[in-house]
Amino acid sequence: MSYALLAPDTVAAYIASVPHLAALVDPATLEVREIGDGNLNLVFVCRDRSGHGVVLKQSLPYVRLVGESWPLSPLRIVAESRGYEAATKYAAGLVPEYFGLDPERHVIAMEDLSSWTVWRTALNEGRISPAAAEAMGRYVARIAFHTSVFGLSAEAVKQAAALAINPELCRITEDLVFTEPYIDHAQNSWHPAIEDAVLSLRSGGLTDEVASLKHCFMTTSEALIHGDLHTGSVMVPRGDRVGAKAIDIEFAFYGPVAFDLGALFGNYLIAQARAAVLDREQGFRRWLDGQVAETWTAFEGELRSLWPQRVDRYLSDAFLDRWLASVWSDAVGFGGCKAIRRIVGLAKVSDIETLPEPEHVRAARMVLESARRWIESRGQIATPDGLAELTAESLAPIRR
Ligand code: SR1
Ligand code: MG
Repeated sequence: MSYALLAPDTVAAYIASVPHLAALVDPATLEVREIGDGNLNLVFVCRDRSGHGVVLKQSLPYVRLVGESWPLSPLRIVAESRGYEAATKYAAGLVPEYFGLDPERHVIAMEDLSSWTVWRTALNEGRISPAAAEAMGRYVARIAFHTSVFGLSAEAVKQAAALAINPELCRITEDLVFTEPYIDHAQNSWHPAIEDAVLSLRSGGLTDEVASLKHCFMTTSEALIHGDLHTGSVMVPRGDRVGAKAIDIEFAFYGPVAFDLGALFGNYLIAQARAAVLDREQGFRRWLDGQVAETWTAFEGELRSLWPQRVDRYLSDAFLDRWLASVWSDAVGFGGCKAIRRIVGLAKVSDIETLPEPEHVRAARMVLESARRWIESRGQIATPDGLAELTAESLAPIRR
């Protein structure tokens, strides 16, 4: 599978050769910057002299974070294009405008959001992003409804699920999120001062709980999910605008809806730990403490408002209540796993990695403690308020 990788000095010629892209920006006056700071891909921001822009994303044939020693099929860009197509149809405005896939060069094109910020960056800086958590709750709900048996026929769902298989990327999640943090593995690493907290994750029955969550991830095939919806996969506006847009959908497949919510929850927790050890101002901390509730309330509200449109009328209102309750508890468990992997496993996060050493250690301990309790208590904590209380307890010893 050989194909030419793009570089800043070849992008203009590439755009000139693709008519629908050349209609968006003027290739003759293009300025191109490679801004990929993720773990997998090349990302080019392209702006012409009159201010028009487009972003190109090209999948590399290997894991960028590790290098060519870890080959990875560039066909993941097809999964990403499927995610953008679904979101464009069912969650318009909650992803960047999507301009299509080049399956030969493994490139997708989308709206230039360079006046926006990666949400993780904004959180790291202590900036409030109004209605971002709400937007992501609605995003998850709308895609969940419209790609599952709630919004489609049973036959259509099976066909869509078959088309959306993404085993190589699912394997990364199975290994990095659910397995490696709980065993001795060369890809793990942590600060020596938290060794006791890391090793304690591997005793006392937590690994059995994680195994249940891993099994849920591997066998639940209910809707097209984003698959990697952490705060680095969300863009937030600057200035007076509000809301958020999801990006980086290459992990998309038919999986458990709770996994996307859990990814958000777990990364809110990491941001809370950072804010606590940096002693950020109260307004920001209080807002951060409410992000799980904001996402969940938006998710539940959107699902309930779409419910009267469900295709299968035998799915009752009582069933919806039960389904939401099980999505909630799974999301809390997944959130714990997603937080732990960022402290112990491969692919760390800047929230923690950019902290000075004493704060790094305190925040990492807080995340591990809270995440463990999330996983263990997920069946007993029925509401976002209950979860917020549990989180506050884990945070309290390091709050001044
Ligand atoms: C080997 S890829 C590491 C991580 O990057 C992506 O953002 C996913 O979270 C994946 O687990
Ligand atoms: Mg990503």
